[in-house]
Amino acid sequence: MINKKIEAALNMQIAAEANSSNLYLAMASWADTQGFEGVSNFFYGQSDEERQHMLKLVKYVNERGGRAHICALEEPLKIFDCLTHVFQDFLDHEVGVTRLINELVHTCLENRDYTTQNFLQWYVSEQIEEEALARTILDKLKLIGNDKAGLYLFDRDINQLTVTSAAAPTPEI
Ligand code: OFO
Repeated sequence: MINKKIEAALNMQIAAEANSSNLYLAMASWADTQGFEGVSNFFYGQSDEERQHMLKLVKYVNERGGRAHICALEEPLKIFDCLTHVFQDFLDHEVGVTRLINELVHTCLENRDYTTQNFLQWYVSEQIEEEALARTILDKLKLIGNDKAGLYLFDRDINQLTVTSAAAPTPEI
């Protein structure tokens, strides 16, 4: 049975994942209206992923005898103006989520909930990957600057971009 403090902390994370999904949906929709089809697909995908992160938490809380709380979503208030700013927001947002996950792990350890702490390791790894991906994309955009041809190619190729973080397990040979 999950302790009430952990249940409340996980419910806050459920809300955070749902709001991440909503923010990335807003980014996808903005990119759609600007003719950046690749970027738009990238963020629709990120939005779906965040929803999966939320669902994983919902199921975990319920499985452990708690009750997942499904709350209202925040309206993303960001005004998007250019790709570099959107991807800077993406990186800043992921850094913020990493902080939340670390806080959550800390709360689990303080409350000796090693099961939830173990469950959360998946999120710890996921954050490393997402931050690395956001940084890689942002570096590319900074190189491209305002070059229209460069932005065209960036948009065409963004969905091919994958990042294997240094923290990923070494593949077996
Ligand atoms: Fe939910 O994975 Fe990042 O934010």
